[in-house]
Amino acid sequence: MSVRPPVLVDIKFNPEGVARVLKTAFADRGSINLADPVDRARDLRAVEYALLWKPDADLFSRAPNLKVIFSGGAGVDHIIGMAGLPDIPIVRFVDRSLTTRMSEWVVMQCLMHLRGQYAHDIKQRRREWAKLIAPEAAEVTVGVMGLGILGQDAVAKLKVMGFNVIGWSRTRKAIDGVETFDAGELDRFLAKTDILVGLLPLTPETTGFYDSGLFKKLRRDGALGQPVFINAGRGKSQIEADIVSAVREGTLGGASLDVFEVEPLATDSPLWEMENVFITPHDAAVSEENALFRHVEMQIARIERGEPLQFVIDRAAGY
Ligand code: NDP
Ligand code: OXD
Repeated sequence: MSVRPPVLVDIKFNPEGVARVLKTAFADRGSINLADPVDRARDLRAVEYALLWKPDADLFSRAPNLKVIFSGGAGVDHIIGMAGLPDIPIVRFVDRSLTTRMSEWVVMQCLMHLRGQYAHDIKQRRREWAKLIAPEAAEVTVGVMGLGILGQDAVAKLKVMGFNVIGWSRTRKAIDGVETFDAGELDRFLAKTDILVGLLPLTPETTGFYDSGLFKKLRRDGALGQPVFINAGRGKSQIEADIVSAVREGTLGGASLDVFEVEPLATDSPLWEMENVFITPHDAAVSEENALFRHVEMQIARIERGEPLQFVIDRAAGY
C-alpha cells in the first residue's frame, strides 16, 4: 500500500485551535504543521497538498512538489503575489458557516447605521432617554460591491430585512428583485447607493479603489442624509486617509470597517475614535478550523476519485 504524503499546514491564525483540530484531521495521511517547532524542521519535498494562510516566504522552495494549494480563507491575495508561486490550482475556502457569518456582520452594520446605534450608545452612557426616529429599511438603498458567494448571500439577507438592495460586479449578475450593474456602470450604481457595502477581493483593479472620488459619487439625498461606507472585503482596497476626511467633512455620514490597509490597525489611527465609525478586527467571518480541514479533506478526496476540484480561482483575474 502506498503511503500518502502528509498535508502541509502553514496557517498564521489561531495556532492553538489549528493544533487542536489537526490532531484528528487528515487521519489517512497526517499533517505537517509549520507552527509546531518539531514539524518545522521536517523535509517538505514529498508534500503534494498545502493549506496556507500568509505562508512563509520560502515555502515554495522548501515544498517544490506541490500539486494543489488550499487557501485558509475565502481570499487568496495573501498567496497570489508570492515569489515562486507554482503554476498549480489554488482552491479558496467556500463554506456555509463563513458565508452566514459574513452576512450577519453586513446586516448588523447596515442596521446599526439605519437605526443610529452610535447616537444611541452615546445617549445610553449619559443615561439620557432620547428617542431617535429612524427611516424604514425600505427607504434606504444598500449597494453591494462584489456579487460572489458572500455578496449574493448578503444581498438576500439584506432584502429579508427590507432594504432596497442593488449590486455591482465585474460581470453582470441576474438576481431576482435586485437591480444589478456591471463594471462599466459604476457611477450609475454609486449614484443610487445610500449604504455602500464592499465585498470585493483584493486585485490590482480593486487596490485603492474606495477613495474620496468614489465616496463623492454616492447618493447624497437619501433617507439617511449622508451615505455610509462599509467594508469587509480587503483593507488595501480602501484609502483610509480618504475615509477619515470624508467622515470629518460629511461626505460620509459614517463607516463600518472590518479590514484595514495595515492590520492590526495602528493604535494611533484616527479611525478608532471617529463618530459613527464602527471598527471590528477582521473577524467578520473567520475560518473555522474544523470546517476548513473538512473542506480540504473533501477536495483531496475529489482528486483521488478523479473528480474536478471545486472553488479553483482564476489566476488571470486574481480571485
Ligand atoms: P467571490 O470570488 O465569490 O466574489 C467576488 C466578487 O467580486 C465577484 O462578484 C466578482 O465579479 C467581483 N469582482 C472582483 N473583481 C472585481 C472588479 N475589479 N470589479 C468589479 N467586481 C469585481 O468572493 P467571495 O464573495 O467569496 O469573497 C469576497 C472577498 O471577501 C474575499 O476575496 C475576501 O477578500 C473577503 N473576505 C473577508 C472576510 C472577512 O472576515 N473580512 C472573510 C471572507 C472573505 P464577477 O462576479 O464578475 O466575477
Ligand atoms: C478570508 C478572510 O479571506 O478571513 O477568508 O479574510
